[in-house]
Amino acid sequence: MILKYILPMLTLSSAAAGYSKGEKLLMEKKALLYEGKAKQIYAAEDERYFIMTYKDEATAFDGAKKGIIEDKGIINNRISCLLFKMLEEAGIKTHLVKQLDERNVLVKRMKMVPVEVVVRNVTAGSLAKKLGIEEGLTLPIPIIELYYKNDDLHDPMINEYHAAAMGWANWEEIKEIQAIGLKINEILKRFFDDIGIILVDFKLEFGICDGRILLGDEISPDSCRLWDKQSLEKLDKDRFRRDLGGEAEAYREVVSRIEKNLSK
Ligand code: AIR
Ligand code: ASP
Repeated sequence: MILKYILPMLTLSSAAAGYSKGEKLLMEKKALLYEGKAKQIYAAEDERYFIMTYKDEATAFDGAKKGIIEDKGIINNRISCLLFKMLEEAGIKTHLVKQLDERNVLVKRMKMVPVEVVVRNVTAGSLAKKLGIEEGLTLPIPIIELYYKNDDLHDPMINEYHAAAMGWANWEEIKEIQAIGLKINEILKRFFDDIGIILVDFKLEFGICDGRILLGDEISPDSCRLWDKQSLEKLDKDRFRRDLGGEAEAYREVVSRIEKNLSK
């Protein structure tokens, strides 16, 4: 592996103790700007940044199903920081500045494009349902889908024409977002394969910062379908959505395989 870094897993107190005054200022949360189902976004001291805080709350079916996955916030922050760092090293521009502590990450302030980009390698979930096909069929080429991020409308599927016509991003930006999505898929598919996991599908969100497209939000078992290569066991949020149990263990298994690989 080319990736020899490992972000220190810090608790709030030890993190604060090890930081300079300037760095401590960076970690200070100001106003709560937005509260989502799994994360909060705070203003940071420095106006160029936001602080994103991961919660343990889990929801599915547009919030109709609610629960807690123990330590999910800590695990997802960790996984997402490691994967974003890896993507940055592979040339993908992201919002990541640095992981601050267990649940907090400093990110670049940007204007989010209200479009979810889903990339699929294997049939599952809404695709299998919509097309009336079984789950688990490997696709000959990846499928890329766009959804308008709007809970009240249940995130309807759209295409690039809708996104551009509605002004959510311009045509070139939408095309670039799709191309970046496919590039991320190639990098992540190979990475997960190395740790014995099939990257079935995943969701990305992008933002625009100083006229540039950056990958935002998170990449975690909340936003990906991850199946163990040998057993095909689900290691992602479908355990929660489908009442399979063992979600915390599954998330821990994913973070432990990622950390083991990246520390090699
Ligand atoms: N996803 C979509 N909206 C929210 C999330 N997390 C992710 C799912 C799955 C992929 O997008 O976690 O990995 C496709 O979801 P679906 O439901 O369309 O099959
Ligand atoms: N988190 C979303 C919701 O609450 C979608 C999902 O992951 O199923 O509905």
